[in-house]
Amino acid sequence: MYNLEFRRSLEELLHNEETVDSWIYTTCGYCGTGCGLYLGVKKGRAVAVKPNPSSSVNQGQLCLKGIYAWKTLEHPERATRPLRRVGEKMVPITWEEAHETLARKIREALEQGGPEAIGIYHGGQLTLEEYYALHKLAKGVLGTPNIDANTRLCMASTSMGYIRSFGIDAPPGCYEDLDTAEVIFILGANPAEMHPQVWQRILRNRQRKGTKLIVADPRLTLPASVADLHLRLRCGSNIPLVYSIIYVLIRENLLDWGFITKATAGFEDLKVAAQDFPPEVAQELTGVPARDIIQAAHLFGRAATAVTLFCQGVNQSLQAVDTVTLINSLHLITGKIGRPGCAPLSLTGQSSSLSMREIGGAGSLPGLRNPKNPRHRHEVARFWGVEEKILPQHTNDIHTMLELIDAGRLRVLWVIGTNPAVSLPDQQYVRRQLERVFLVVQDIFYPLETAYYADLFLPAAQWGEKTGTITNSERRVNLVQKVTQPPGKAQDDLTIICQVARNLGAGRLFPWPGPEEVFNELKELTRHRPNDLTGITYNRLKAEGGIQWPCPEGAKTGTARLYTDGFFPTDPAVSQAYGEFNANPGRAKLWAVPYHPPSPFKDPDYPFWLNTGRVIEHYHTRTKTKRILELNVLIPQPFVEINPQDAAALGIKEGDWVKVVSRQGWVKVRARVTPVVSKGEVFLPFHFGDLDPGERQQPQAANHLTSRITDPISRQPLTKVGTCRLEKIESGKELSLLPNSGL
Ligand SMILES: Nc1nc2c(c(=O)[nH]1)N[C@H]1C(S)=C(S)[C@@H](COP(=O)(O)OP(=O)(O)OC[C@H]3O[C@@H](n4cnc5c(=O)[nH]c(N)nc54)[C@H](O)[C@@H]3O)O[C@H]1N2
Ligand SMILES: Nc1nc2c(c(=O)[nH]1)N[C@H]1C(S)=C(S)[C@@H](COP(=O)(O)OP(=O)(O)OC[C@H]3O[C@@H](n4cnc5c(=O)[nH]c(N)nc54)[C@H](O)[C@@H]3O)O[C@H]1N2
Ligand code: SF4
Ligand SMILES: [Mo]
Repeated sequence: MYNLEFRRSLEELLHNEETVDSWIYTTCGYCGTGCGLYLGVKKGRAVAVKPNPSSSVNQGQLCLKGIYAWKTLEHPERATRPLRRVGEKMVPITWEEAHETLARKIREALEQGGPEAIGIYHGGQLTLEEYYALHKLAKGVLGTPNIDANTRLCMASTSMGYIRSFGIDAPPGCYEDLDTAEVIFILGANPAEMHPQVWQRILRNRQRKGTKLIVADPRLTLPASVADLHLRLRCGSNIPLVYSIIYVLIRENLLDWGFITKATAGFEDLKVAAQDFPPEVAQELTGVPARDIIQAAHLFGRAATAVTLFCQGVNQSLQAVDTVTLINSLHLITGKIGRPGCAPLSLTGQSSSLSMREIGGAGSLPGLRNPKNPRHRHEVARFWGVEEKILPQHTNDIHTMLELIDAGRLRVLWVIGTNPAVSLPDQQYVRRQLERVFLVVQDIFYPLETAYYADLFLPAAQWGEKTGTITNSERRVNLVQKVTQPPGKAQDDLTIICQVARNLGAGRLFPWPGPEEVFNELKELTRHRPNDLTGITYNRLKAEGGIQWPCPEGAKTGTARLYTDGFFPTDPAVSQAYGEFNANPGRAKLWAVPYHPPSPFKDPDYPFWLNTGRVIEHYHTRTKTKRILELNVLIPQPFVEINPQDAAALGIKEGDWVKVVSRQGWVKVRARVTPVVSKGEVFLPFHFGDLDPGERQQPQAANHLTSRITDPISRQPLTKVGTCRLEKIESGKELSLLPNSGL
């Protein structure tokens, strides 16, 4: 199906090739892979996409989403004018009225409740420049602790894991490492569907030089089905699995003692902790045969080079941060870091989720600074000239903000480029809070699930209609360019944010005529920092096809991989602030993390493990992909994957309507009976919102089922951890439109 669709789009593309006036250099705005492409323009309108053959990332290929990316630009449901709630209705207003209302509401909230009465919650598909402006407004002008991004749901655990092991939040390796690695270990990720061009690269290398592939996923995903070794662990059992691999490596001395001695701290503690996980014990805890665990350790330990790729099967599962630190340790004790073909490389989710982490997502300060470090706070405050504003505590996460709304303390919530009425866990609770607060929604589409609760709606420009930079999974800063005008009165996010700042009397801090001037300001804040951008200009990005940070002023190229000298910027001030003093600055820390076995299976009313995630055809809450016919037709409806044995026991057949019930709520979706999921586990894509968010009759959003449990360190919601039961409610008609996207 994938190839067939790809071919069809190529035909369409070639047809368009003859008709476009010009091709404009840009970068795909969907996933964190960061593929280079050209947008084809005819008479000022985007009409086609083609891959950039000289992009080192995608090497002349694109996936389905990239190919069709231009189709969302002129969709009739693009938001074109600001709207204001009057009773039950949303009525059009001018930008002046919209800005006046927002400024007044912010001022009132400040007067009544102080900075804490205002909250900002934004997405991970804005540009670096937009994040910078927004975080300057929140932290430097409003002084509110309430700013969070959907990176909280996405990469927060990876961020904290990297900080704890290495001192900073920075992916150490690059895609080139996939070309040279002898072994690739994919743990809790499905790149065939979610990072398709990374997957293509793996396949090419495998064909060329027989790269060994180990996949640890509870589901029989496409990567799992073609892997040399599929570690089909039970959901939630990453910790005993990785510990056991470490156990075997230590037992059989498959270690790099030179590296351990020179560059790490904590090996003895890690060794003691790993003793609890001999493969036979891990087999009990994970369901993975002991011999497979041993084989995985042998493959990994005996290879000269190895890369571990991980994503939401780690970040959203039990003990997420602990798992990231163990993955890091796996590479540290074997010396498989800081050299070609070696890295614990997290795949970033959204196109610019790493940009957000550099600027302030999940609580950091620009330049990968840590707000817990007084020197870092001072540096940013001095640069902005707002000494008193930057708060010492970590910013509040979105859950805390919702609790503040519940408590009547947060009065105005400004949501930008994220759709929490679909994507946040425990929807019933979330929607209650969205109803309660004065809600400002800034998005590119209307109608929209979250805008259903809005009091004020601001129409934004999207990818293709604005210029800026986005950073991919391998720290490559890429340029996205404005190719067409936004529809109607829609404005780009940077323009909107700067106007809000001006209306609040802070115009002097937001003097930029355009995004490049913002970039030039923010890059000063990165000078001599680990993500030094001072050597980068927009022109250079275009000419060189993206540059990997750090790239200090004067540097001829970016930096492919970090820690090549075995020095790790572990920062005692930061560790101390977290109560975890690392006595060995400059060394990576090997954490002896605890193991907390999962406990949710005690309740016989909810006998199934609830796993949620994605499919290739849709992106997140589908605001774009449901509007692209070629994609939506492939997966037009939500579904639940059920193992054939469980389905037989419950009398459920393919296509039947099933009620999935958890402690939080229920949904009605179609059954997909498939061995992709193990017995006792079910999987739902989280892409689908409710048909009508106000309607309670047929909820279908997977996040009705998920709970607000979070990782204790990163506060990331564990949306792959839950329990549920299944009830057949009616037989379905034959389903013609449910291809199995996994295999
Ligand atoms: N087509 C498409 N591409 C996307 C996106 C999209 O929505 N659509 N979203 C982008 C974003 S923002 C993100 S964050 C990434 C996400 O990319 P991925 O993380 O690859 O995607 P998911 O489907 O969320 O989860 C991956 C796998 O984790 C497995 N898993 C669940 N629990 C566990 C566990 O306890 N242990 C292990 N080892 N595995 C487990 C699931 O079975 C699933 O197959 O994709 C990006 N790319
Ligand atoms: N159960 C469950 N829940 C999950 C997950 C899961 O695996 N399971 N995954 C989580 C993860 S990893 C993620 S990243 C989140 C994603 O969740 P969301 O952030 O809610 O996902 P999107 O649909 O990408 O939302 C982006 C919104 O921004 C709008 N938009 C797009 N471009 C622009 C722009 O340039 N400007 C503005 N202003 N708006 C724009 C889109 O129309 C859309 O409404 O979901 C999380 N929720
Ligand atoms: S792999 Fe990701 S970045 Fe590349 S074309 Fe597909 S969605 Fe876009
Ligand atoms: Mo994500």
